[in-house]
Order: sequence, then C-alpha cells, then structure tokens
Amino acid sequence: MLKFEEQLGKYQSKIEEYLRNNCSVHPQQPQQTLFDSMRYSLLAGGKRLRPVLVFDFCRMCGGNWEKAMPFAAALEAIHTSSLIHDDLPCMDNDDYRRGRLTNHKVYGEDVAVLAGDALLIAAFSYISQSDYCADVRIRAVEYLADCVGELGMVGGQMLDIQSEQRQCTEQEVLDIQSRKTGALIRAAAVLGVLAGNGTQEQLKAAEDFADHIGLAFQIRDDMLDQIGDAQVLGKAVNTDGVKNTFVQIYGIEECDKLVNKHTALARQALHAFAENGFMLDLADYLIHRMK
Ligand code: GRG
Repeated sequence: MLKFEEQLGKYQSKIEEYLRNNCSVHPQQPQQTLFDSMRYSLLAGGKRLRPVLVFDFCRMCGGNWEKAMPFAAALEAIHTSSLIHDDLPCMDNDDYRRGRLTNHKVYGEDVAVLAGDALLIAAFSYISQSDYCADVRIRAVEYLADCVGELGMVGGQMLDIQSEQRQCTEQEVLDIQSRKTGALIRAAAVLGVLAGNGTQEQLKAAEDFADHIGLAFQIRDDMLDQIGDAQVLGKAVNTDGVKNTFVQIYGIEECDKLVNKHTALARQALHAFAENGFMLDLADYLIHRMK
C-alpha cells in the first residue's frame, strides 16, 4: 500500500481522469452550452472526498476500487449539482466556488439550473449502466436516492431555508447537518461497501463512520467560514452570518473539541475493516483541513 498522500493523490487523479473523459461528452449534440456548464463545475477541482470514500470502502471490503469508478462519479456529480444550486441567487447567492466564478455567473441562471438538474440525473444513469449485477445497482440507486431526496440532502436544505429567520436548537442544527451534508457522505461510504461486496456488519460500520466523519466535516466547514482564507477555500468567507451554524451554537474552541471527538468515534468504527490504514489517516487529515 502506498503512503497516505500518494494513495490520496492516486484516487484523486483517477477520478479526475474518469470525469474528464466520460462525463457529458457529446460532440455531436447541439446542447453544447449545457455540457460545457456541467463540465465547468464538475471539472473545477474540489477535494473529491466522496469518490475517495467510495474507492477506499470498496478496497477495504476486498473489492476492485477502479471498477467502482461509475459509483464515485455519481457521488461527485450529485455533490456538484448541489453546489451549483446552492450558489444560485435564490439560495446562497455566491459568486465564487472552487476558486472560480460560480456556474450561474458564467452561464446564467437558466443554464445553471439545468446543469444541476442534468448532473443529478446523470448520476443515476452512471450507476444503472455500471458493470455490477442488477441487485447491487438497484441497492445503490435506492440508497443514494434516499440520501439525496426529500428526506435527505434536499430535505435538509429545505429545513435550512425554513430555519433562516429564527434561532434553531442544537438538535435541529444536528438534524439539518445530518441530512444536508451527512447523507451524501453516508451514501459514498455505503456505495463503496456495496461495490466491494462487503458484509452487513461492514455496511453498518460504514454508516457509523460516515455519520461521525460527516458531522466533524460540517463543524470544520462552519469553522472555516469564520477562520478560513477565502483564497485557499476558493469561495467567500463569513457568509454564514444569518444561518444557524455549529460555531454559533458552540463557539470555535468547543467546535474544535467536537471535531476531534467525532473523528475519534469515526476511527473506532473502522475496526470492522482489516486494512483500514488509509481511512484512519484520512479521518485525521480532515481534522486539520484548511479547504
Ligand atoms: C440539486 C441534488 C440537488 C440539491 C439541491 C442546494 C441543495 C439542494 C442542497 C445543498 C447541499 C449543500 C451544498 C451542502 C453543503 C455541503 C458541503 C459542506 C459542501 C462542501 O463540500 P466539500 O468541502 O467541497 O467537499 P469540494 O469543493 O472540496 O468538493
């Protein structure tokens, strides 16, 4: 096994290559502006955390992680679609994302909405057309749809919108996080286990890991909005002013402790996997991330 940074770099470059060569490439079709808009955001970099989770959970279960490429691409396509929609003037109204102008700033709101729609749909097409047996594909589609839909990420965004004008309780903020950010991270880990033909116990452990790492990730995200550097983050900072965030509830110092606590709990869940070195390191790496 390669050193952590090398393995991370390998996962990231493989998904970059796959997305570039396979997603929304239709040279003979007349909707070129739509494809350009989709690829503009999809190929804008980003940490590729969700694909990395798919790959390494698959590998830890003894599967061939490169075969899981369509699952990883699906996760990144949905994540990107949510970022495009999240940045729209009717949502967060942001000008920068991943170090470049947001999608609607370049292509206009009409095209940006369609690019987000098409990326979301494409994700399910990647899974449906992958090389796995029908049972695995259906289970993956079902799990992912639940995590993304009205009770998952979209439902979490709805709760976030509904709570904008009032102070939420701690429990409400936790619930919003677990749907809005956590659910897609959970889907990434679980689809990795499905791709690797893992056991029921491994599936449960992947959910457990993802719930804790997702929470640590969102708390760190809220912290970075306060203490981060816009240049490094590739997006504006101090934008959470009117929102209910973990920093508002706990303050920076307590947030720091919580990130450490939930990372430790996430690492514990990895006992269900024999070759868990990379994932243990990834959890630690995320604690200190600056972007
Ligand atoms: C179109 C599927 C769809 C959803 C619409 C707008 C919306 C509903 C949901 C918003 C979900 C959202 C943007 C949650 C925030 C998640 C989050 C912490 C994003 C940052 O993820 P990183 O740091 O970003 O992994 P990079 O750029 O590195 O990929």
